[in-house]
Amino acid sequence: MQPYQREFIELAIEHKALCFGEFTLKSGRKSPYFFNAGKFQTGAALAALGRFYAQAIENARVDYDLVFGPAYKGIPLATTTAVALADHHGRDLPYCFNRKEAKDHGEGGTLVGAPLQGRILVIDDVITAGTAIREVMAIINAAGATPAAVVIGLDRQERGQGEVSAIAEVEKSFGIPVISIINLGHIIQYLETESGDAAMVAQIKAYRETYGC
Ligand code: OMP
Repeated sequence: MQPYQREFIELAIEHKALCFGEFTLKSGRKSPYFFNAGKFQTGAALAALGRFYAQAIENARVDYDLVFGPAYKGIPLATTTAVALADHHGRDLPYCFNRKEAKDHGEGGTLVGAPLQGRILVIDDVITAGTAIREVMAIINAAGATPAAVVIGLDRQERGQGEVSAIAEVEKSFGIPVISIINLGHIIQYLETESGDAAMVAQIKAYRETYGC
């Protein structure tokens, strides 16, 4: 685990963005942990988050023309990542996000920011079964742009619609890499060394046995 990945886990736990308990996921799965990117609620936390996303992107060496944040949670994530890419990596690139409801007055439409064109780097929170990210790909295709990569905070390493991982399905369907700051393995590794809560680690491992890949 790299230092920035450990710092990301520590920040997520500190802000209760990474929680342990019993949670029902969008897919209906009952999970002993949940990642809620909406819990990074201060300027400093968002700035750190942007640096972690930017670091993961730099490490992956992908080529892209625009940073895209899907509504709603992807919007602040893409914004802070675009700032961190410019401030820390010398990459001043356009960014854009969508609304969930089309605006029928003023400038209208569902897209805000730079024109959605070229190779698109999508910034999102989590992929579990891959439903949400497929909707994003439809937006990119409808605009005539090309997906370049998807970057998420946490790869839950779960099965998608078939037997392989949701991430592998997305990578195969759209021919793009999915980059993550951390995955479930990093969380388990962190908890095993730092938390001393063997029961919680056992629950998470049991969940991974059931839904992991
Ligand atoms: P999929 O559409 O199944 O890939 O689930 C992704 C979405 O689930 C995310 O965009 C979140 O809305 C939500 N989610 C989390 O935010 N954190 C989690 O730890 C798990 C989920 C989830 O419901 O699977």
